[in-house]
Amino acid sequence: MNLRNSSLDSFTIEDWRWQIFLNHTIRAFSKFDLKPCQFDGQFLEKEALSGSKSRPVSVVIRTWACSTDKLIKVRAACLKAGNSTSVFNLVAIPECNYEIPFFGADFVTLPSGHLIALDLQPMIQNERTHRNYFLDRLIPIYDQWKDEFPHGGDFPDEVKKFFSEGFIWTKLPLDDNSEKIIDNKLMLVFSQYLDLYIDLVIQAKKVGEFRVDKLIEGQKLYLEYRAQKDPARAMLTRFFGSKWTENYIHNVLFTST
Ligand code: DBV
Repeated sequence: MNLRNSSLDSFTIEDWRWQIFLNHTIRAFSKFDLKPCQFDGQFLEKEALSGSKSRPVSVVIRTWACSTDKLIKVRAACLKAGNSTSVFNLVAIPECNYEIPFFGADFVTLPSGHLIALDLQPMIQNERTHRNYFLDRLIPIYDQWKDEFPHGGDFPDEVKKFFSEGFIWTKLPLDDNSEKIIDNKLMLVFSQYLDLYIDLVIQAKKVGEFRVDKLIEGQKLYLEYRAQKDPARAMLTRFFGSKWTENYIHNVLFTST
């Protein structure tokens, strides 16, 4: 039985690490006229039992999502598995007739620690003109925070084009100090990136036809990359099976419809 009828309905997941980030996200986007996304109920929320027969672990995933005039889709995948795993994965996908980047956040708590990724990601890869639409405002925020979030390790060269120069990527151990960093510093930088993003959306003006084609092409490359390389695929498949997972990745998370 689904308790949520609309992708716009907010929700709480008990003891889920990233609840305040979801709440903040919903509040921030509420300044727009939001429309729900039409997903099948099984993608609005899904529960499963994992672990062994003697020690079952309950798993829940819920998706909050909306669209606006200038954003095809903003969706947050929110997962909790037992007491050790919490995920908040947020992506905003712009309409291709505006020069707006993607918003991307991947906040992941695992038994081995927290993984934090936060970025405004270019719609057109390898192009200075497009990056300059947002970098001059993103970099001053990034510079303020970069020393607080030591770099979490390098990426293969062929994927670097999908990130901006303001990419925050860090790993934190599971301890009290990390909890403080997440509640204070990460919350602050997240809200600064989100405020900037929302302002970029508000300011964005329609682009010409020639530009739309470039934006469509770049968006397609990005979404294909994210769907193909989704680091959550193995985990989601383990919890929910391969059919549900592939449908969720290709038709809900990383699609421009
Ligand atoms: N990542 C997603 C979605 C998730 C999700 C939709 C629904 O894109 C969760 C859930 N990310 C997730 C999980 C892991 C990671 C890891 C569960 C742990 C996988 C594991 O260890 O088993 C950032 N996320 C990662 C990693 C990176 C990112 C680099 C480590 C990958 C690895 O070690 O192989 N995700 C990546 C990224 C963005 C992003 C750069 C952009 C902001 O969203």
